[in-house]
Amino acid sequence: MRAIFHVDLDAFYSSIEQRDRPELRGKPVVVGGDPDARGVVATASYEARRFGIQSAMPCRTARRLCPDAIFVTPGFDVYRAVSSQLRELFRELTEIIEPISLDEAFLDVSTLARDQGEYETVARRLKERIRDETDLTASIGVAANKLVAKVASDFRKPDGLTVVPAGREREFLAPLPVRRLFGIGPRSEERLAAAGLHRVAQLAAADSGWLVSRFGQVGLEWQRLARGIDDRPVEPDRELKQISRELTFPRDLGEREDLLRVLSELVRDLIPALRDAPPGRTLTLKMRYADWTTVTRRRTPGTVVTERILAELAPRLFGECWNERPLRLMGLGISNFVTSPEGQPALFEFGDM
Ligand code: TTP
Ligand code: MG
Repeated sequence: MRAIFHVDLDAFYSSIEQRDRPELRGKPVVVGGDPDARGVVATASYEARRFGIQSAMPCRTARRLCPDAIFVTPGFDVYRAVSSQLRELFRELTEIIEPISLDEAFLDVSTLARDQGEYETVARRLKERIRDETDLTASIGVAANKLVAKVASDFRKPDGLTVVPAGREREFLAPLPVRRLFGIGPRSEERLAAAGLHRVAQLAAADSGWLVSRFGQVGLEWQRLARGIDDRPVEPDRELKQISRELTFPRDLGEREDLLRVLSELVRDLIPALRDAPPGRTLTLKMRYADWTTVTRRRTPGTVVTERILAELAPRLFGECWNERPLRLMGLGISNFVTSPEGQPALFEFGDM
């Protein structure tokens, strides 16, 4: 069973502007182009949305809807910096991150929890981490697939958290209009409406033969979405940043012997991947304590990490930084790959695991 988070920050650009310029807080703020020069709205604060202002609308229209709106030009450098901060926070949880835009990403967190109920806690924690580190609010949807996670993150915006338990996908989507299905655009929506299908429930229950005769094979794809079925994987950025293995224990482990045993299993699991990847120079040990505090410790031994170095260095790093409290997870990763044929190390730095 997969577990996917869809994380989406609330009114991203305008929340950052309101954060950084206190005089804008509580006010209708429109981030975008110049209302006198055919600019369009990138986003609007929730105060401005109450007047009907939306993304992609001409700024001139926005000003007509709300003459008191304050127009702000976007500061992309800050938005990008926040986006990388978010990425680091996501990486505290998983390496399987598919960014959709600066403020939106899918995370595959399938290996993270011991039972389904725990994912809600993990998501709540991530929201807190985001608030603490960036002073911004995020909405998170949690589900067994991307489609449902995406709809769920939008369900109680802003500052929302919606968990759709496995098996309840179809029921959750049923009352929504078909355009809310990620994969059904405005044109498809029109075609469905012309056939009398407005709500997801209608599409889910339609006769499949009739759907094919009316729309062709795509009708069946739409119906799968309407039934909450979606196998698309979370696809991380292509660039290989790290090879890693990690393990969440069935129960917390506090004995050194047990932890060293787990560590040697991780080493053993990592070796085949090590053979397939380019040589890496940095070894990272990750430990998550029972209270979810997460510690990473990395070492760059001055030569590439060979199997032998891996086997020696992993327990040494562990000995140096474990504080004897019980752990719930341990992970090992190799990064900082030597990429050029001359054996020059890569020029970029790698973040946390
Ligand atoms: P969204 O996540 O779609 O919007 P949002 O974060 O402003 O609001 P919310 O998620 O709470 O509904 O887009 C993220 C940012 O991308 C947004 O702040 C501005 C930018 N953007 C545009 O520049 N043009 C657009 O048409 C859209 C939709 C977004
Ligand atoms: Mg957003």
